[in-house]
Amino acid sequence: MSWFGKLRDALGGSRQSLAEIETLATARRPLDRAFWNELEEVLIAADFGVSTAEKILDGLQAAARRNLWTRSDQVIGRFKRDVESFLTMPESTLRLEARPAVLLIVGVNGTGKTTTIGKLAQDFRTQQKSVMLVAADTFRAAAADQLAVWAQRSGSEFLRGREGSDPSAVVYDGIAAAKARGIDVVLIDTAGRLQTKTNLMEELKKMRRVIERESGAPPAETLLVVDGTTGQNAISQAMLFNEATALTGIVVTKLDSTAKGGVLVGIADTLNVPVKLIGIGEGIEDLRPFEARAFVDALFEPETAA
Ligand SMILES: Nc1nc2c(ncn2[C@@H]2O[C@H](COP(=O)(O)OP(=O)(O)OP(=O)(O)O)[C@@H](O)[C@H]2O)c(=O)[nH]1
Ligand SMILES: [Mg+2]
Repeated sequence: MSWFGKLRDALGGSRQSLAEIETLATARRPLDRAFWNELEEVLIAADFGVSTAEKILDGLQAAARRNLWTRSDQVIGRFKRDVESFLTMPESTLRLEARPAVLLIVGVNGTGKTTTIGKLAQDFRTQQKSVMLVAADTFRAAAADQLAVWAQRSGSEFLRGREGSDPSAVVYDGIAAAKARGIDVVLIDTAGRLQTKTNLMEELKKMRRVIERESGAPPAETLLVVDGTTGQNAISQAMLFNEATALTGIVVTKLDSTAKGGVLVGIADTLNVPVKLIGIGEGIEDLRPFEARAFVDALFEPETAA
């Protein structure tokens, strides 16, 4: 199946939740209060979030007044372009120029951090980069074991700490080893931390300080991994993490098992941090660079056009 076909398939649930949009367009409805209310309901039901939905509607209503539009198909045509521009941000690709480029991966339990690291490692190895995986999740031995499997599979170097040891000390050792061995990319896996536990956020800050001191620069990327199936929760997690630490990008996983793909628009709008990668399945090839145009096309393309 083509690259786009796979994306389109994965977004089937989310596309279904937005199917009403196409109906609103083809009905060529007058732009009365009932129409605007229905459009807003669809957006909120599709997990855009209330404030983002309102912002989009305000923009559309202003455009309708300016252009003297009278029918719903005119508005919906514009709507898709608006969603794309909400999702289009500068710096949406990974920054890997530093050597080593240190990528710190954070997020709450089970969102897909370790899997994302494994897939990225494979991809970097294919590009002939040398990679080191650092298991800074010292709470669970199984977490480091899981990362070790990915290291072996991808041909990456691997470093873990003793169970229960200070995660920042593992980060320190990892960067020292990476510098000594001339590694291109260091991927740091962290414990799934609950954003309400301040001590865990403090620990994250400490790791950042160690990275900055030892590598001479802040992490090349601090990526927050959120689970797309959690909808609005993903947005509130992203806001909390962004307050604790400067995020450079978001990874939204599990878009293949949710109807809440609209949450990407809410995240991009609320945080002003680019979505850099999306997960659309458990396979190696299912972690993709995020592309606003392809995402919007896959999200809205009517079923019959497949
Ligand atoms: N369907 C689907 N499953 C995914 C995706 N990304 C990750 N998963 C699955 O989600 C589960 C959790 O992934 P992990 O990578 O272990 O998550 P984690 O954030 O490292 O979890 P903790 O270390 O426990 O905090 C695994 O079963 C993954 O295979 C995705 O894009 N789609
Ligand atoms: Mg993990």
